[in-house]
Amino acid sequence: MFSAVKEFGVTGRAIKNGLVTVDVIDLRQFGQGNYRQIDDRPFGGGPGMVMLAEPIIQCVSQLKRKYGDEIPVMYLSPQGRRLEQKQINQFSNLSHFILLCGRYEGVDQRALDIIRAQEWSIGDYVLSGGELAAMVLIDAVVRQIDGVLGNCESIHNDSFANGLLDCVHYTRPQSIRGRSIPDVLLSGDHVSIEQWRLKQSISRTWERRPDLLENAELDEQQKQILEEIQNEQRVMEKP
Ligand code: 4GY
Repeated sequence: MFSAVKEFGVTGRAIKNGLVTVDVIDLRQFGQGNYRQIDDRPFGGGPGMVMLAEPIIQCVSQLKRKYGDEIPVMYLSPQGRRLEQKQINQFSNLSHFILLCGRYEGVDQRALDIIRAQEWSIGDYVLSGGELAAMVLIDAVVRQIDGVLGNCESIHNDSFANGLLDCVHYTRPQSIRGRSIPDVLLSGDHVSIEQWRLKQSISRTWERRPDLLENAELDEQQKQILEEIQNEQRVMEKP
């Protein structure tokens, strides 16, 4: 599964350039008995299987011997704390971390306690396994590492970093089925274009995600633009 991040796109290139490593470990290596078992039936009954504690504890112990006792372990599950860009940026400053991917009904709680796993969620929906969530985290973290994004890519990435949604984008042709693009984008006036984009960005955030604006640290220019937008809206609402 992990070839998606290891071989393709921004993350694939970062790995090829030696800026980051992603090692995938098959827990089966630490499985029990001839069948290399890593799951068993749940105490208390019910459907599905639960991942055994011992293979996970042994695997994490091996990694702690290699990378040090302090290496963070993150378990991806819907019960975890919601991941946000802020956390992603913090993770990108760590030298190493372990992502534990669950399957079936999840992991024996004692394993999570013993390995002192942090529990993180990528959103309020249920996946069949932790791997896709882990890849979401990896992708988001890797693109924050210095040198991973090229100059062109990184400018664009500013959007969420400032707590605002991205502005609209247009490319050629200039007209599609009678729909043109805002004149300012053709003006060649880069200061006006930047102002227009910022206003776009703020008004979209105000319309679609007002919750983001409550936490965003806006500078004076941004605050002024937000007031402008709110006033314009009040005028529109007048009967
Ligand atoms: N949502 N955020 C998520 C998830 C799958 C059974 C425990 C999520 O992070 N992970 O849905 N994970 C389950 C599958 C074991 C993880």
